[in-house]
Amino acid sequence: MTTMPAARAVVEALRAENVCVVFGLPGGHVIGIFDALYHANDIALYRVRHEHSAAHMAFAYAQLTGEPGVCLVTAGAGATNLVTGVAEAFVGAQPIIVLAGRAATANAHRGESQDVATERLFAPITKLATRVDRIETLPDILGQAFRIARSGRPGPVYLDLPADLLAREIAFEYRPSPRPAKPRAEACAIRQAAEMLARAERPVIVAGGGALAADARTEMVALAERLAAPMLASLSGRSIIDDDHPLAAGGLGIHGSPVSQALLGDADVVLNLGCRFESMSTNWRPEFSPSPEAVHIQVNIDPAEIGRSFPAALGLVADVKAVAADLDAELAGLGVERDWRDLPRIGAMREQLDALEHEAAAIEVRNDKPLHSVQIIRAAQKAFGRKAIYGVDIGCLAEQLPGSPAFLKLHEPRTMLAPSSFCGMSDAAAGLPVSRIVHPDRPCVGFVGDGSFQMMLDVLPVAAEHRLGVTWCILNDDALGSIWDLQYGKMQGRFIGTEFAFQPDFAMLARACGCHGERVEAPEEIAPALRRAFEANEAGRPAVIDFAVARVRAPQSVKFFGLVDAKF
Ligand SMILES: Cc1ncc(C[n+]2csc(CCOP(=O)(O)OP(=O)(O)O)c2C)c(N)n1
Ligand SMILES: [Mg+2]
Repeated sequence: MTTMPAARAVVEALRAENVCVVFGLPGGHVIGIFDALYHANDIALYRVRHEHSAAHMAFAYAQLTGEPGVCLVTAGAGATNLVTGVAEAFVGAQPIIVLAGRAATANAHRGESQDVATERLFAPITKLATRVDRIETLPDILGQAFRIARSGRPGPVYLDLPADLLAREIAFEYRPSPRPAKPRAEACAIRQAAEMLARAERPVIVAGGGALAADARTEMVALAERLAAPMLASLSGRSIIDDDHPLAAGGLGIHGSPVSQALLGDADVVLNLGCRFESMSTNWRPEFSPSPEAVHIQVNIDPAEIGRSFPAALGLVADVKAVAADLDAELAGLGVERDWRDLPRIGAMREQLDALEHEAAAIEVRNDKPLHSVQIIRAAQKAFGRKAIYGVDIGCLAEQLPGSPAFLKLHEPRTMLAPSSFCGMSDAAAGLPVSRIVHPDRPCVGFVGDGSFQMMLDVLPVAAEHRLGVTWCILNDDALGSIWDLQYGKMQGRFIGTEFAFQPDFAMLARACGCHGERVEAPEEIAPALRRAFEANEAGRPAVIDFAVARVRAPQSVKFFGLVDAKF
């Protein structure tokens, strides 16, 4: 068995887990780990300018790959700067491994610099948070960290690594955990669910982040076609469905449309594949939720989710992909094979969805100033194409509009960076450059509000330094528009803290950070500016386009929050 300094063992473990990318920023406490990285040519370090971006980037890495994103930071403030992104990953069930320095155990409780009980700070937002006090157990704990982050409902794991212990020699033997077999549902439960579905007259399938995590597209689509069931998806599950599929029927809640909302409310059987039906999806309001009379079949890898938001007639604690495959086979055995192409219900749904598409297309050709955000979203899809990775950040313009398939079409799984229901501003936008690390040959464009963009300015030089050619489209309404909306709709227009009387020159700021930068105010400039950004990206230069947009709102979100109707 080899012996080595514990700091090097950390890097050897990363290598054994096939980690090839680390996001972080050094400090004295972790200098030994960085030194070990210096010698590891197969692991790329993306050094951020503010640790909070390291967590957002690790989150993006996990969203795009399904594999843990790794953060490496120093003790104290290095670690505490990660809190928001780690919380996002915890709520969004994304695997992240945080390796943080910690004050020397020899000086514990003696007022050493950068020392607070970080393992306790991270406990409620991780699956495991611990200080590694017995350094000989380090290889074992690292193995557990990866296993726990990946298994069941994925999520973040946090390890505090005390500086004095990292310098010690330890015996290193590391066996990466085998991937556990995915749990299937019992045959009798599959039978029961299949019988419920076979009796359904108006079935609907709802996919959540759990369907994406299980990589369940093929099985889910086969099942939907057999049942002639429209497929809906929450924001976290969005890219599991090809929005061009005739059974793709839209999103939920603020990411939905009147069509998807009606389908959900009208369904007699709702097959829920890994969706939590949380606040942005349903707000637990009747008009955005399954009907209380509907039979709710809920499939989730996490037993705590079953019946949490809505009572489940049948709960299956199992892998979504396995259940979808088993249900399809069982239904075939029952002789269920519906001709969805000729079904009047599906025909009517398609007509309504086409009407929405025409409405969006009509907005695209408007000639107004300020611009309409939908114009930009649609033009960006034309400029960046079907292969692109799309990012949507928080807000009524950058998230609620492109979060809905009525306005942004996705075609392949894991092609969207989106916030979880933790809804942290700037999370998705800060993670955007990671797209070019994971997919160097795919374009990437994201939509971000002016408020959220100002929370991630530190990412611009990181993207420029590493030549990560992505484009941020700022949908700039000079406001924290979502909250401005609430003040407009609920506080009789008493606006406080939501309007920006001064804004930085974002285009100039972008250029100062090594990116291409432009301000666009006229409709005829949208497409040329996007083309220039695309070209800059292809040449390895990130781009920022600051679009001056109107404070117009997605109709679904006006209704969702019960606001005064805004005019389009
Ligand atoms: C870190 C954080 N702070 C505050 C909020 C509350 N919040 C939600 S949306 C929003 C406004 C976002 O403004 P902007 O990015 O400009 O997008 P817009 O709503 O104007 O489209 C705020 C303050 C949040 N979700 N996250
Ligand atoms: Mg705004």
